[in-house]
This record gives sequence, structure tokens and C-alpha cells, in this order.
Amino acid sequence: MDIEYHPQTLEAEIQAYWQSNNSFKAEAIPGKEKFYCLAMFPYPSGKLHMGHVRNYTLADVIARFQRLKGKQVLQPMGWDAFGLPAENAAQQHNTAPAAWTQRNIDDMRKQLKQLGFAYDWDREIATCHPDYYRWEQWFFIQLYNKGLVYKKKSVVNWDPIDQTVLANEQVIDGKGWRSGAPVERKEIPQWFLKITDYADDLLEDIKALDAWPNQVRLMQQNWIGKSVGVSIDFPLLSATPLDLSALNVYTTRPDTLMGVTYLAVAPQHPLCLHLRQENPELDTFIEDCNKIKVAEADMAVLEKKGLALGIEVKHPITGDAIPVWTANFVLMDYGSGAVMSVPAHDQRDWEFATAYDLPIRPVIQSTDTDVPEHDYSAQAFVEKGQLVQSGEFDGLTSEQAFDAIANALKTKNLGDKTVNYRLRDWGVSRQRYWGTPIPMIECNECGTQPVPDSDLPVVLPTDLAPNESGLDLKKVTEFKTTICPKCGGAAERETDTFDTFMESSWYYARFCCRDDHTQMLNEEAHYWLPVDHYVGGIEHAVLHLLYSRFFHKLMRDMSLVPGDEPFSRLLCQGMVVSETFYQTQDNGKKTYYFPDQVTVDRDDKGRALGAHLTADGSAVTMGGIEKMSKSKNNGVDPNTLIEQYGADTVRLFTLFAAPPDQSLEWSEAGVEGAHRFLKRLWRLAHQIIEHTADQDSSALLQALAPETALSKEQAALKRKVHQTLAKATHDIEERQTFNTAIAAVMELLNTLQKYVQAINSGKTNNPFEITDAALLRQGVEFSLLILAPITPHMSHHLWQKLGQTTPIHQQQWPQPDQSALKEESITWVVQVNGKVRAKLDTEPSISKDAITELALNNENTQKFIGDKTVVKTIVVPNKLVNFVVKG
Ligand code: ANZ
Ligand code: ZN
Repeated sequence: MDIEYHPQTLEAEIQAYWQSNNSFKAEAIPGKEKFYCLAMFPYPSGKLHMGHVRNYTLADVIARFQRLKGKQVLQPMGWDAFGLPAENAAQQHNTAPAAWTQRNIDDMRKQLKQLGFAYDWDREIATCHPDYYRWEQWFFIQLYNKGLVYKKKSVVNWDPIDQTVLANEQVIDGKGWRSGAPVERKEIPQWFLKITDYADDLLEDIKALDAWPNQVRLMQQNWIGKSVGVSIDFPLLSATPLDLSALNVYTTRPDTLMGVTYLAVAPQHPLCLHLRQENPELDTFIEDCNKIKVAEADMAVLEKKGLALGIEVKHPITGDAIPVWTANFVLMDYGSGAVMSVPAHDQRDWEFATAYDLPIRPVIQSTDTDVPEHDYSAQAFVEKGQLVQSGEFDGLTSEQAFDAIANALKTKNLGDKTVNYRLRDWGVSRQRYWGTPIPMIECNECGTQPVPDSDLPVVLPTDLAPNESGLDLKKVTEFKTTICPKCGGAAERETDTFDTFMESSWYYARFCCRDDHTQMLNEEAHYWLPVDHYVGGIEHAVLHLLYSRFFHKLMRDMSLVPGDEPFSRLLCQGMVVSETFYQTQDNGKKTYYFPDQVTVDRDDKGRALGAHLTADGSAVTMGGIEKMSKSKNNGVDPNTLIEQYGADTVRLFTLFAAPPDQSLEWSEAGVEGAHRFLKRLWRLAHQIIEHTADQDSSALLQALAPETALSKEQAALKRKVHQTLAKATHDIEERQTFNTAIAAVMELLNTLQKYVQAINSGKTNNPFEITDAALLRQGVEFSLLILAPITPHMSHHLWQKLGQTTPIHQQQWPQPDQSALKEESITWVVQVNGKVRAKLDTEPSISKDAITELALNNENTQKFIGDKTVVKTIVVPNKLVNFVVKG
């Protein structure tokens, strides 16, 4: 018998078997329970990293387990194939992005297959294929027709030297990545999806996502950022070039209204834009503000700058005149682009007022009398409290004042409560080549026209040669020039492409029916959706998940998908981390080394003392444990591991080393441990197969029946086997702690091994009597079944060796035998003053208190205690209770 474990040949054979038998084909059978398991699809960078391996292994375990539970399982795989890296690679290596991407896809598919993931490969999607993106274009046009799409001028990063728009990641320290020129802010027309129409829906439905990590739900909620405030009109006292009677502001703190000492509008506010014509100083200020595109997060730390506009408004309650300024920290696209400034109670306003010597007027006081008086020369007092210096509102709490002031304003017709969202509409235009063409046409006569359905898809030309000027659709005349679908005259295509988040927002749905060339989604989407389990990285907690939820609601409203949410349950796996090693060069730069270039020096307890370069012995610094990354050279290549140990070992290690949501620390020793375990399982299984090969199968079955009499050892073995099954089922299904399920199998393996040794050494029984054989076989079978989702190749092979005719992935997950789970009962002796008075049978797990109580309440014990007092109770665990009585 071939007893050597050769994972590489074995795994390749089994993978070929799965492929030729189409073992993981997803079949929609109406009426049968389904399970849709999905891992976030990768960007085809060309190489799988350990983060991918972990992500896909976790999902694969869930999918394979659900298959064993008898469900119809869909687990697909595809490629998030558009995006910037392909363009960069194209320019570096002079290859077309399409070819580069396709080659990477082919490489990565091979690697995924080597890991034995149970995908239905017939459903593979690459988002850069016209078969896929044509439906995205179609859908966009539907949204356009429904008024959910609009075009608006919006700011981009502009490289004045390269004359091109830069993606955020191409701006490094405010400069263009290639030209090094300071990046400018430029406004160009762009397409937007009205996600803000769904803000409330997206917020409300978070409540129902109870199988999502709380952290992610919170991040979604904060991103949407609903705030309730008051919109207030400050009537204009000065004439303005605009036909305006009042300046409108949005505030979440109407309680501070009486502390307003100036108003501040955004530099892009219409008022500024009109005044700049006659005010050169203002013109320069606006120009300066427009130069840099500031992220919202940077706003808070920005140096506050502004300019008085020479205009005054009237305070809506007191009627006092208030000056209007423009300030660089006011955003044009939030609220109304104008704020009422309360320097006493808002830190930004305070900084601005301090810089420009504007009055600070405190109107809120702490209600806590222990708090020392606030020092307004140091900073603003931003907490809520009680109103002072606020006339009729004095003495109200901030909360009471919110309503009182809102009502007072409402009566005067100068304000009302409103809701605001931090969420902005989604700008989907990218000035990039490698993406889905936006299916729009611009006609001089008829304006914007969507591409007619019959002309879809608008295919991205893939035969562009990357050259000096880069890849630019604007320069492809054959693409750009077209005919207006309305008047038939000459027209131009939109040359921007979609944000790649568009493709990843609905791929989960298209997997259900990717072969349907007549429509975007069909009835299979109604069968498979929602995704029952989605597995991916926490880095997608905000945008990808929000956009997918938004798309789902859009598709729902067109009856294309069922339900309100795309992903019922979400698992965000932790990072894969490992030790970093570096040497510091003379210039202070760090050179990072790969773990296999380094030898770690350890003490006799295995603790690391330091490390040196294996090649020349020079000392290296251990830089601590960090996320595996290219820049730190601390990544481990899954390919090398697979070649060395086989896929099952890699899978087992990644699952065993940590619970799914926690960081997984890479360790060579851990991988070796996993590999050793598999070899042990391999040997033991072969041993048991050998010993039980010629037993009669019906006799083996009979031996497992509940009524079969068992020796004490046999009963204990049977209990262990079924306990392991029960625990592993619970760990995999409910807790999703695959590491503890694996630990349970490891323990079982120890038990089985000891049992076999006991027989072999003649300590127990005759060699392999039929009941022993049956129980040992069952122990191995359960181990293989529990491990089938985890180490599928090993399980598949040994299952066959056991003489089973149906492959293991088609088995039903077994139910533990409840009668076998029962702990063997133990017999207690109950004594009164050292004399045996009763005997009691209980479970072995009974507590000390419970057995004392039972023994005391026993009829016979009571008879001998009578009205005497128990002065002492002695309990010998699992044996005896003795009551010492007196009186
Ligand atoms: C007066 C005030 C007093 C404010 C105070 C705060 C504290 P959230 O909660 O995020 O919705 N604001 C309004 N529009 C703005 C804009 N376009 N650019 C910059 N800031 C703007 O924030 C609402 C608060 O942010 C508003 O409440 C306003 O300042 C400011 F003691 O009004 B507040
Ligand atoms: Zn036209």
C-alpha cells in the first residue's frame, strides 16, 4: 500500500477529477434550499498573496460545508479587471492593458485552482469584457432615464505639465507623480449617481444587517452621516450684485444662535463669485483656494484664511448687523455653503476669529457647577450646556433651546428644521482609459443623448498602443466621433470611463446568470440572491459595501433582484501579518529583507534574541510584526508554500492559526505543524483501512447501532467520536471558529491513535474485534468529513480509500448519535458517619453542590440523619459523600 503522502501529485489528480466531473457546478433547483457564498473578487495583479489565500480559503470552507449540509451552493469567482495598475504596467512594460490583464487573469486562475477552491468556473466573470460591462452601460442609461443620473461640473486634480487629470493616488505630496508639478484644481463636467436619494434607505436598512460586524455597520452609518439641524436665513442688509434677499446657513447648533458674530461663506459661494469681478483681492483669494483640492479630513487642520466681503446681514432674532466673510474652511457642497460662525463654541470659528480679531461672544455655559469658568482666550467651549446672554432663551438647556429657537425662527419665516447628510452624490466619471466607456453622446444640436440600446455595448478599443502621450480615449478619433442618435448629425462620444467601483457594485448579481446575453439579470438572480455569506477585507467596509447596497436598491426598484440588501451575512477577515527584518543604511534608509534571507537567533526556549543575514552574518533589526506588504518584503509567496507542502497544508495552516476575524501571524513552524498533522492523519487512516479492509460491511454497520453492547473503552471512544462531530459542527456552522473545529479533530486523532496502540500492544481486547474496527473507522470517517471543507484533497482521497463509492463532497453532513453523547453514569456511595446508607447514579459532570443536595435529600440518608445536625460534609469526587452528624 502506498503509504507516502505526496500532496502535489495527489492534489493535481483530484483537481482534475473535480474539473472533469464539474463537481461544483451551481444548479438552481426551485424549491430546494440554496446557499450563495461569495468572496470579494480580486484585482488581477498577476500574483496571489497570502491575504487572498486567507480570504478565499475562509469562503471555501463555508461553501463546502453548506454543500455537505445538502444545500444548492453557488460559489463563483471572477476578476475586478479594470483599473489604474494596468495602465501603469502598460506604460512601464509597453504592453496593452487588455493583454496584461488577460495574462494576469490566466496566471491567477491557475493559482486558485491549485488551492482547490470549489468554484463553479463556468460562471467566471472578468469585468473588462464587453459581455459584462454592456449591462452596466444599459443599467446606467435606465438610471439616466429615471432621473437618477446627472452631469455637473466638479473638481479634479490637474497636472499642468502632463496636461492630464490625475487619480488621487497619482498625487504625491500635492505634486503630479510623473511631472512633479504642483497639482491644480480644475473643474470639468462629470457624471453623478444620485446616491443621496437613497441616503435614508441606506441608513435605515443598516438596522436589519444583524449578521454584519458592528464595526462595519457603524462605519456605514458614519459615512452616511445624517445630522438634524436648522436651516436659517440671515436677511441681507447690503445690496449685492445677486438678486438675493437673505443668506442661508445650516447649523446643528441653533442653541448658539445668539453667539453669532460673523457669517462665513465658501470661496466658491455664488456671492463670492459675483463679488470677485470688482474685488481683485477677493479674486486672488478665490484663485488661491481653488488651486488645491482639499480632502474633507484635512479641512480641520488647514490654516484658517479668509477675507471680509464688505457685506452685512441682519441677525434673525436680534436684528443686529453681522459682517459676512469668506473663509477657506467652508465647503461649498455641504449644507448651503455658508455657516453662521460662533467663535465661542466652535473651534474652527474660534481659530478664524482669533486670527482676524473678530468678537467672541459666549452664550453657552456648562451646567456642571464644578467646572471652572471657561477660558475663551485659549479655545472654544464646544460642549452643550445652558444658555446665557441669550435674551428670552436664557436658562434653557441646549436641547430645549434647539426646539425653542427653531420654533421662533419658523414663526418669523426665517428658518426650519432640516436633515443633512454627509454623504455626497457619487461621481462616477474617471478621466482614464482602462475602464467601462460611459455610454453617452454629446450632440451640438440635441445636447446629451444616451447611446440607444441597440448600439450597446460601447466597446472600449483594446488595440491602443501605449506611447509617450499615454493612453487617452480622447485621441482615438474612431472612438470619439459618432452620430447623434436623435438627429443623425455628427456628434462626440463621452471619453471618460466609469469609476471601477461601478463594476464591483453589481458583480455579485451577475454571477447568477452571466451567460444570459439578452438581459442584465434573470430569474436565477431571484433564486440565488441575496448572497448568504460574503467574505472580504475590512478595507472595503465603506465604499464598496455602500455602493453595492445602493446598486441593490436601484436594481430592486427595477424588480431585477429580490430583497432590500445584497449580503445577508458578512465576514471581514483579519490581516495576514509577519515579522519584518531590515538594516539601516548610512543615509538612514531602511533595506528590508525577506524572511528566507534571514536567520533568527533563539534562546533554548525558542524566544527570538535577534537576527542576522544568512548570507554574510551581518546583524539585522527585527522591525516588529506588520501586515504583509511588498514595501516591507515580509510577504510569503503562496506558490512556494504550495510547491513545498501542498495546498491542504496551506489551507489548514491559514485556518488553524487564528480565528477568521483576527490577525493571522505567519509562522514557518505553524505550517510545518499543520503538515505534520496531515501526515499523521494520512498514516493513521491507512493503518485503520488496512486493519478493517476485510471486515464485512453490514457487520460493521451493525456494530455501530445504538443497541450494540460496548465495553467501557468502546463506549468512551464512541462518545469522543460523536462529541467531536457535535463540537466541530457547532464551531463551523454557528461560531465560525474553524481553528477550534480543527483542534477538536486533532484531539480525536490522538484518541484514535492511542486506541490503536493499545490494541496493537495487546493491552485491550483481541486485535481489532468488529466493534473496535467499526468505531475506529467511524472516527476516521468523521475526521475526514469535518476536514472535507478544510483540507478537501486529503479528505477526498482517503474517503475513497475507505471504500466509499460516492465522493466525499456529495456526502450528507452526519448527525451525532445523541445516545452516544451521553456521559457514562457514575455511582456515588452516600455515607452517614462513615456507614454506607445509599447509592446514587449520576452524570459525571455533576457539581459538588448538586451531588451534596441529592445525597442529603435521599430518603434513606434522611432516615439516618433524622433530627441530628450535619456538622461536616466530605465529598470525594466521583465516588463518595459522607455526612458527619451530631446530636
Ligand atoms: C453653528 C455652530 C455652532 C456649529 C457651534 C457648530 C458648533 P455636521 O454635524 O457635520 O452636520 N457647517 C455647516 N455647513 C458647513 C459647510 N458648508 N462647511 C463647513 N462647515 C459647515 O456639521 C454641521 C455644522 O458644521 C454646522 O453647525 C456648521 O457649524 C458647520 F457651536 O453652525 B455649526
Ligand atoms: Zn443631435
